[in-house]
Amino acid sequence: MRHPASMSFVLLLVSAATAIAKDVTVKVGHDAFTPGTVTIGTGDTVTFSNTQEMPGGHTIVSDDGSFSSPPLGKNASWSHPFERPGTYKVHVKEHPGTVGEVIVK
Ligand SMILES: [Cu+2]
Repeated sequence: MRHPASMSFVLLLVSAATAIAKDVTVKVGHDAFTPGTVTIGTGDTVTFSNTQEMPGGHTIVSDDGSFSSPPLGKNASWSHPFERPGTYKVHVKEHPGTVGEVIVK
């Protein structure tokens, strides 16, 4: 390793950023969000990743209409940061019975 000091500095920055904001992945399919409930901290991000083929894609929407993803094709993902504490119910627009929940502490 030619530059051990600068490497350590980069690693320090990476771990500091990790401590500030997490990014949690939720898989989205026709029938389920996996996991169905995630608990995160204020300022953390949830990345919704569509794992299943769906004509027109899968669209993640909040039940209260405050946010919506674009339609996601298979293996596409969309990230949303949660800046305020609360419980956010989401569903798949194309499958209103497919529901999930994000709890922001
Ligand atoms: Cu579907």
